[in-house]
Parts: sequence; structure tokens; C-alpha cells
Amino acid sequence: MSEENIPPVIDAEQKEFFEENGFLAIDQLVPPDDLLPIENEYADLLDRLAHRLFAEGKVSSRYDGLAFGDRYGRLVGEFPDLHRFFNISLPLLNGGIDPDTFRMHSGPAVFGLLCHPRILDVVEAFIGPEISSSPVQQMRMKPPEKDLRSEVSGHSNIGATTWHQDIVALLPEADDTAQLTVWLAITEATIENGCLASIPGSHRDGGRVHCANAKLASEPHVPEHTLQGRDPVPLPVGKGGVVLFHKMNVHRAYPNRSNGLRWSMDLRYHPTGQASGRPAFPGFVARSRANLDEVLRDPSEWSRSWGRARDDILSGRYRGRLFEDTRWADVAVC
Ligand SMILES: O=C(O)CCC(=O)C(=O)O
Repeated sequence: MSEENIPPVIDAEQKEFFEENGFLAIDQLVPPDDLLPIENEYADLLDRLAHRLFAEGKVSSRYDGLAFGDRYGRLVGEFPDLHRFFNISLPLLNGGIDPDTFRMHSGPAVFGLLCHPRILDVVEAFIGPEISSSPVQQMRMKPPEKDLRSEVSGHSNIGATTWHQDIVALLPEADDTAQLTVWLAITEATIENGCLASIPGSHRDGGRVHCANAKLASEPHVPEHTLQGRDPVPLPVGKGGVVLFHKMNVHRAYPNRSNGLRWSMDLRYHPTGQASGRPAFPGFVARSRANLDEVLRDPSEWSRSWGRARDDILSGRYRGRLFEDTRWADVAVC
């Protein structure tokens, strides 16, 4: 689709729809050509990691010559922690951190998408022009579910995502933050390959009980029985499409039942000056009319800020919890 056919901003009807339902799907937003830098950056990263893991004896092959999605699927099948090296956040761990796998990726193509003008135009329509990019963000690269090792299939960065509200992993400091989730499809998202689904209007019901996941504290879920009578709406979007969520909206992602990679980023934004809910991790000012000097334009500085956060956590200089993991559980319901 050519650039001029893509609707540039949110209209009144879309805004009303979001206010009523707590989500909004936009089938096309980022032109697919603008996804080439991230595809190339990740292909290079995968190649480097394939060489390294093979040299270290952690995988049986480099899987040279396979297409990107197949190669990633084969490597993550043998070395499940690989997904952390591709994520755009440090791992959500409140303890038991292993420095070897306490990793992330913060390359310039990621920064380019965090600041993509079309994304920021949409965000501005909802929260105004003083926009901070929240560090509450994830890269989700999901191989076909059938190829996943059972111990990692419950991890939502590579497997299906259970019902949840985005507020659940934020520290209480962000209770009043107007956080907007922008979920971006790097590959087309379909019902078959694991698109999102949302419960319309659920953002108006308040905080819900989220049951703890005994193996993965970062994966609490709203139990299905508390959602009876609420019909979910599947949200397929094209490559470069986005889905917006209010932080109280209940949503999930279906499992990837296709034979190919399902790849997305979830990005979050809030008005500058409000708390992100994850103070250990660095956000930045992505757009401003009032304070142009505060806008971060240097991808290297953004990357260094994550490096400093990692050092602070590993050295023990940062002593707080990295994410909320207990607040929304209720044993009587779970
Ligand atoms: O892509 C996914 O699996 C889940 C994304 C999600 O739940 C979110 O962006 O809040």
C-alpha cells in the first residue's frame, strides 16, 4: 500500500471506539518498507548469535541458509533463553538473575520504531504532544507452537499470551498513569498465527484478579471462569498494523498454530512526567512541543541507558523490584 493510502491520524470515530471498548485495531500504520531496518538488524543479530552459540557448543548447528523465521525457530528450540537476547527489555525477574542470560537488544532500528512519526502521531491523538516512551516494552517472536519446548511454551515472548490487563506488571506508582499500549505487527497477525483478542469494554470494570504462574512470575493471568459471558473480539492486523490498548483492557494472544514466525513489538507511551511503573528501566522523551531539548534523538544514548540499568541491577546498586508480581493475586479466586 502506498504511503498516501494509509490514514495518517485517528479520527473522532476511532477515538470514540477506543473510549468505548478500550482497544483499537489499525490494519495498516507503519509502511512495510519502514520495517526493513528492524528485519535487517534482527537478521544480523540472529547470525551473530548463531555463530556464538554454535562455537560455545550450545546448539548443534548454526542453521545457515534457513529463512529468518525458520532459523530462529530451530535455534530457540535448542537454546530457549535465546529469546531474551532479542527482547527489547531486560528480563522481568525479581530475583535469581543469571548475568549470562540477563540480556536484551537495544539496536538503532528498535529506537527508530519507538520514535516512528506515524506511531507518535497516533499516540499524540490520545495522550497529547508531551510523550514519553515507556520502558515497559517487549519484542515477541513466536515460532510455531508445535516446535516449542514445553518448558518455554508458557512464556509470552515466544508462546501464547494469557488473559491479562497491562496494569498488572506495573508498580503502584503508575496507577494514575495514562499508559497507552501500541502493539505493532512486524509480520501479519492472523487468528491462525496468534493475533490478539480483547474483551470489549473490560477497561471500565476495574482491576481484575490475576492468578500467579508458579513457574513464571511475569505471566499472571485472569482466570477464564471470571470472564464468562464476555465475548472476546479477535484483532487480526496486517504487517505494520497496530492495536492500541487502554492499560485496564483485558486481552490475550492466541497460540501460533501456523507454520511460520509470528513477530510483534509491544510499545508503551505515557504523558511525560507520569510514572512508568518500572523505575529500574529507562524511558525517554520521544516527542515534545514544550521542551524540544528534552527529546532523545540519539539511539546510542538510548542503548547506553539500558546498559546502565543492567549494570545497576547486576551490581545491586538498584535494590527495588523490577516489576509487580504479587499485587493482583487472590487465592480464593485462583
Ligand atoms: O503479543 C502478545 O503476545 C501479547 C501482547 C500484549 O499482551 C500486550 O501488548 O499487552
